[in-house]
Amino acid sequence: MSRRLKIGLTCYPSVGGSGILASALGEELARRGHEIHFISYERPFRIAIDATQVFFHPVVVNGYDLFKYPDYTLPLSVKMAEVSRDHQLDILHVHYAVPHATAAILAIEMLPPEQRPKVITTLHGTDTTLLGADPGYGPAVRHALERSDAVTAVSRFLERETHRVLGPASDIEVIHNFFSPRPLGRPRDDVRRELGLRDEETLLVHLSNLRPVKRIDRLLETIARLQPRDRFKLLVLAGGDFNAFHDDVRRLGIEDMILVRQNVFEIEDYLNAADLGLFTSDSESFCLSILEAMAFGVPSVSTAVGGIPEVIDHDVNGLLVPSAAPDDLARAVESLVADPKKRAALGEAAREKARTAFSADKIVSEYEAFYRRVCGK
Ligand code: GMT
Repeated sequence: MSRRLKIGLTCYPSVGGSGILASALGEELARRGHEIHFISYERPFRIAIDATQVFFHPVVVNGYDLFKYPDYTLPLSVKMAEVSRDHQLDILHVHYAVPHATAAILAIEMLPPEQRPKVITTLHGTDTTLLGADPGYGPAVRHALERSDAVTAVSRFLERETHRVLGPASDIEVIHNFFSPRPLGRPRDDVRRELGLRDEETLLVHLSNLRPVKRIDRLLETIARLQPRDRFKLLVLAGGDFNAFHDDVRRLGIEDMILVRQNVFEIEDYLNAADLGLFTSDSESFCLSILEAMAFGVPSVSTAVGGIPEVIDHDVNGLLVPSAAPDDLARAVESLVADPKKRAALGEAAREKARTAFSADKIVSEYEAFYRRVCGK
């Protein structure tokens, strides 16, 4: 058996694709016998309390009066150095470059050469597309990537975009996201009953943090254009505050069509109750939410942006709408509702792609092989 690795993982512990991915990766690696040390300001929310071989090291941020803005990067780097030394880590794997990669580089420099783990940075999207392009952050992101022992990106789109925005300095390995659903807690019918759905109603689902890039305005405009209106409901599994959108919902007169559940942990039960996903982002490096729906045989209608075409194959396991116009998105949804056989076929193909291309088995093995290559350098 190959040697077990000791891996430090750093991510944002809040609701967000990068944190979800890093948490799942940590759990899967621990299941394969590796020793996992999460280093973050809070325990990542999806980590099971009883997960063995998984340790959590909190970063304490003190609010010194002198600082107008609390600093996280320095205490994070100190904790990374401490955990690397005390547990003889082989790898520090940071998810989302800002500020995690910078903190990791600093941590390494605090350690004597023989105690330095390899630093791997995984780019998730806005760390390149938003912050990488910001003159106030870009040079720091580029520096951290150049100093990392290895860099990965969650899609080919993000690899290209990183080279375009930050230059060709770092080699980037593309390792797509994965999703392994947890067991269902409730049957589909129970969940649909909780949501007050009639049998003939189609349940659309949208999961996101509701940030501007997700274009919730476009999502709601699309819902308002669906016909006949009384045949559809949209369930928003909101990882952000939906209150800001209630005015739009009222203005569009779609109060009866919108169901919101805030910060839900048991997404599996809701995904299993859904018929179609609807995603209207302006940009997306991968869109883990689309994959989460696919794993339940739920195909999505989506804008054709960023890395989404690497996840959805148009007309095979979902529908892509290049124009991104609410009318066109609504017609695409209606076309699948009018053709249940096609919807079911796309759903089955979606489930199959989630199972084969984006399974934990496949992707975690890719990370493991990559770790061993980087450690062997
Ligand atoms: O979606 C977000 O804005 C949050 C962000 C994150 O860091 O969690 O998501 C990014 O990472 C996800 C996991 O790799 C990707 O699935 C999302 O597409 C990506 N978001 C963007 O690129 C806007």
